[in-house]
Amino acid sequence: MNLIRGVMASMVMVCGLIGCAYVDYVKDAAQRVKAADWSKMETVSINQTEFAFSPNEFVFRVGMPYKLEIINKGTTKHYFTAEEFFKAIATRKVQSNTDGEIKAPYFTALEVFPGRSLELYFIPAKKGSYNLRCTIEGHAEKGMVGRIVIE
Ligand SMILES: [Cu+2]
Repeated sequence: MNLIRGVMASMVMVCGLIGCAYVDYVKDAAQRVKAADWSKMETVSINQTEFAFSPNEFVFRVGMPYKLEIINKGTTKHYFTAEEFFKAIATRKVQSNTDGEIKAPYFTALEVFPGRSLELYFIPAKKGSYNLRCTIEGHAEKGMVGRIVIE
């Protein structure tokens, strides 16, 4: 009994520390992905360099299928980190043209190697304005930030 209480207390504590972030993700993502008309998919590109995203502002529409190409044109690796944005979309997959694809209900960040790219297939689900940044030390401070709006 004490063991069970201990485990439950630890879970509550961990939940408090990490904020139980997983509860906020789009719960019917799989249904939204299935229901979308992917022949109407819009392709949008974002370039990463030292030290910027370009463009650094995006507007996506709820319910529309998108492919976001994240292209690292720089000489060092960069991140596409946007926790709140990832919680606001239904993710279909992330694809690499050379290495395969990953299907997962959600992501928090994508790392792109220099000279390479990743493609995020998704459907915006929740309206809002979301922060984008590169979480490699010093990059955001040097200007590697952006904004993603879902309307
Ligand atoms: Cu960076």
